Amino acid sequence: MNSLLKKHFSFLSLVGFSLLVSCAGKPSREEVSEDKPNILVIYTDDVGYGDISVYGGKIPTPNIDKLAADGLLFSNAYASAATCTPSRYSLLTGEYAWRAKGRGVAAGDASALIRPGVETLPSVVQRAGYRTAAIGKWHLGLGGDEGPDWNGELNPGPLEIGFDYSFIIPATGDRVPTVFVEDHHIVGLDPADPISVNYRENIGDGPTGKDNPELLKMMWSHGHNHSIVNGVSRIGYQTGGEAAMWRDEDFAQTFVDKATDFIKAESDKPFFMYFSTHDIHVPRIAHERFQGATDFGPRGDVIVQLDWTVGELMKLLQEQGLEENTIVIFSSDNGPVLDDGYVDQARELIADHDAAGDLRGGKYSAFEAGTRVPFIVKWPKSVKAGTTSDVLFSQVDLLASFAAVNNISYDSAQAIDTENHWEVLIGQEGQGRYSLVQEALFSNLAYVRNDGYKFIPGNTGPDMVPWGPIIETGFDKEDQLFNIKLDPKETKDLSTSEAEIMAKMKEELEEIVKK
Ligand code: NG6
Ligand code: CA
Repeated sequence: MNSLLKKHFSFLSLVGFSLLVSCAGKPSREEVSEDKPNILVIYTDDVGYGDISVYGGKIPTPNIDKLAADGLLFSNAYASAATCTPSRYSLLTGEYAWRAKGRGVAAGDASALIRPGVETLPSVVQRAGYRTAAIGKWHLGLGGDEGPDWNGELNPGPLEIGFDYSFIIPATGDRVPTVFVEDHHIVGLDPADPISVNYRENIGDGPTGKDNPELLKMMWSHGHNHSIVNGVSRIGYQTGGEAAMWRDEDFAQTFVDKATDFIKAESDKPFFMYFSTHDIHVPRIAHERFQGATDFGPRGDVIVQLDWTVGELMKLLQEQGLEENTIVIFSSDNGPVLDDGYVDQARELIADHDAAGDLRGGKYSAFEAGTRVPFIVKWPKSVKAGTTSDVLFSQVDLLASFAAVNNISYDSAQAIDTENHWEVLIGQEGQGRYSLVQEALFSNLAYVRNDGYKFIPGNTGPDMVPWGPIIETGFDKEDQLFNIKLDPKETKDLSTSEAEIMAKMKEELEEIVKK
């Protein structure tokens, strides 16, 4: 939608009009009413099924637990993938990421993976009259085929795919460039000191984690030994752009501040916010006031910081009188990992905290802990407090669900995997999905059905993640079948004893892949 049309549209929504708009070739009928709920998606990073105390975690997360006490807690909700980029891709587009190549963990200098014109969740709600923002981690690439123009305009990016405003970490905290990007530009970049980024070779004469470990406040364990910024070495090399460098300690506060500004700006119009925390991804550098907050080391500290973030956002909604009619969704992009490349004692200090919540595997894995994640929905106006759901739910379904409730059509030829499960999302009767596909490392798939059967097709991948993290991938040369209702830990392979079921599931998965 062009900005003029957007302004016009916002004005009309303010005065509560109904109107007919056609945008980007996608006609849609708008019913803009004044009581549309706000939508706040808090999308965390690498938070495992067992990391939140209401899911059994040992690190106190009172603010997140309160979301569950005030709302609905899911036990069978899934990210689409066991890594970040594909999960985010499918949440935002309603299409499983594995349908095309090149949607695995994106490099820090990747070009935009979601191009203008592609159907997205933010563009659906934007057409429904919402003002939309992306705040926090992006990791879906920026710029056209030639890649990001760091010193110029970073376009296409979030603004071209349905967000009115964005304030983002372009990729991850552990990848260069270590700068924030607001809308189309790096924040605070001095034109006299342009930034250069290189993922192939060292540039400039700055220190690296490999050659100058004495400069590090957190040592790397695998990878992550290139350019040093703020005492932390990263993946990739960069030089210049000094004035724009972030301080990892300030991520959480900065994102809360940006969310506050956006929400307060026009609090009489409904908002959709994709609030994507850096916590608890590596490097785990909490703000000074949270350092040492737990006995679990930096990983525990950033969980406490994440909980603080949630508390701040809830306070904001309350102060603005928006609590009652805001749908808050709390979830994670993939499962947990302890050592993911820095020496932060995550493994040594884990004690009796089970980040995977008694599931098998973790981040990167085809086993359950890779993609089954915390998922909480709070909406005081309509979701009953203190309820739970064990219905199968996938993040890929947010697009169709929010389209349906807003009575907005969407491009279902493109967003082919999303399904409307609005009733399930708000805890009403509903069967939910028949099945879903999980994407693990190297684009290997697994297939889960609502009767509890799970099929992992045979593949040639390694049985352990082949670099630092000590995590089972769930891969085997032979096909595997589990019943995760009876055997959530995936210990009993039923591929021989229940061969017929597996054969049927194989066919079903093939159908979905062919779709
Ligand atoms: C891996 C990184 C890991 C993390 C991951 C992406 C190494 C050795 N490991 O390649 O630290 O950045 O990519 O995580 O470089 S994700 O949550 O964004 O998918
Ligand atoms: Ca992640």
